[in-house]
Amino acid sequence: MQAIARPLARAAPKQIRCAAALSTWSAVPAGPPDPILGVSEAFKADQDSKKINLGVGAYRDGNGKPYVLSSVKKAEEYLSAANPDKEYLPISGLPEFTKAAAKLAYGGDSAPLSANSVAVVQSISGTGALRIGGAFFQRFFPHAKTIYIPNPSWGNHTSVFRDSGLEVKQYRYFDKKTVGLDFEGMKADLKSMPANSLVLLHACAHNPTGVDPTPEQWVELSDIVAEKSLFPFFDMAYQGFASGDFTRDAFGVRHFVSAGHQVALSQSFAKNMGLYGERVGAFSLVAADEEEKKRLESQLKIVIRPMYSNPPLHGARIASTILNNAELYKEWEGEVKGMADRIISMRERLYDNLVSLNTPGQWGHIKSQIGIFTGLTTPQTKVLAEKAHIYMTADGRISMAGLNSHNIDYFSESVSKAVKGEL
Ligand code: IK2
Repeated sequence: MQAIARPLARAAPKQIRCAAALSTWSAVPAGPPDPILGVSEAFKADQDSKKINLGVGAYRDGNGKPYVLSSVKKAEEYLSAANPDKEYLPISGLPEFTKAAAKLAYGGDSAPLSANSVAVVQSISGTGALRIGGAFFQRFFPHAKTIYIPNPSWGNHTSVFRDSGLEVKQYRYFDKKTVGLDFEGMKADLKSMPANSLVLLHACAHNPTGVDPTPEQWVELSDIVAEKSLFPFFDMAYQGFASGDFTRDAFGVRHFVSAGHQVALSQSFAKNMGLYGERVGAFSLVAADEEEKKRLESQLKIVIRPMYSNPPLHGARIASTILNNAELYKEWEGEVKGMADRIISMRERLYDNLVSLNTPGQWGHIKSQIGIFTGLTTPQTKVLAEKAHIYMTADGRISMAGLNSHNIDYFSESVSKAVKGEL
C-alpha cells in the first residue's frame, strides 16, 4: 500500500499545475458582486462597532437583530406537534397555501376567486414567482416578448426577465427633482407603448424609491392600461409591510381586477412573514373562467417541472398554518402592523433629526415615502461607508428597517455631515 501511495503523492502537485493551466473554465471572467447582497459582504468585513447595514431590505428589530415573528414560531410549534411527513409537494405547491395566498392578495370577495378562475402556483418566493411568470409570458403571451419595468426598479427585475427570454424596457417612474412619482411621465410612457405590451407594476412599497401611486392614480393607470390593452403584471413583495394594512397595500391589484383586467401577480412572504430564507411565494394569473384556469395551471406546471420539479415544503406549511387559522392570522396582522409602524417611526425620527441638524436639502420625502426603502437625495454612499461604516446600495437606497433607536442619531449625524462635506 505504502509503495503505491508515495509516488502518487509526489506526482500530485505537477498534475494539479498542469490541470489548472488547461482548465476548461480559464476564459470565464469573474462576475461583479451582486449590487444588493454585495453590500452585506462589505458590511460583514468591517470590524467597527458603529457599523450599520442599510443595504439588503430585510427587517430588523429595535435592536438591529433579525426578527422571527411570534405567529411563525407558533405555526412551527403546531407543525412540529403534528409531525407531518416530508414527501414531495405537487408541482403547483401546497393547495391550502396557494388558495389562502390568492385570497390574501385578491380579497375574500374577489369575483375571479368566487368564480374559481384564478390559476395559482406556489413559487420559490417572489423572485421565483417573477421567473415563472417571465417564462410563461415568453412561451404563451401572444404579443411582443418585451416587458416594461419602471425606471428605477428592483435591481433583479432586469436579470430575471432577461433570463426568462424577454426583452426589458423601461418606463418613467421617479422624478429626481421632486423625489416623488413622475406621474405625467409614467402616463405618457404607458400611452406611447405599443398596444398589448406587458407592463410590470410594483403593487406597493416600490423598491427602491418608496414612492407609490395614490389610489386615485391607480384608477387612472388602470384606465390607461385598458385603453391601450396593456397587460399588467403586478409584483407584490410587500403586502402589509408598506402601510401595515393588507387591504390598503393591495389596492392597486384589487382595483385592476375589479376593473376587469386579467392581471398576472407575483407574491412574496419573505418580508411580511419574515420567511426570507424559507422561500415562500406564489404566482397567479386571472383567467377568463374555470376551464381556462385549468389550462393555465397545466402549463404553469410544465414551466415549473424542469426548473426545480416542485417547491419547498416547510415555509409553505408555516404560511398556510397562519393564513388558515383565525387566531394566528390575527396575531400575524398585528405583527405586520408593528413592523410597518416601527419603520414609519424611524422615518419620522430621521426627518426630524436631519432638519434639526440644518442639513441642506429637502427631506420631506423621507416621511412621505412608504415601505422599507428610501432614497437619499444626495447619495454619499462611498464616504458614508469609508468614514462612518454605514453601508447602503450605490444608488443611495437605504433600508429603513436597519435603523433603530440605538443607531438613528449616529446615522442622521453622519448623513448630515456627509451632505455638508464635513465627513
Ligand atoms: N420584488 C421586489 C420588488 C423586491 O423588492 C423583492 C425583494 N427584494 O429584497 C431584497 C432587496 O432588494 O434588498 C422581490 C421581488 C423578491 O424577493 P424574494 O425572492 O426574497 O421574495
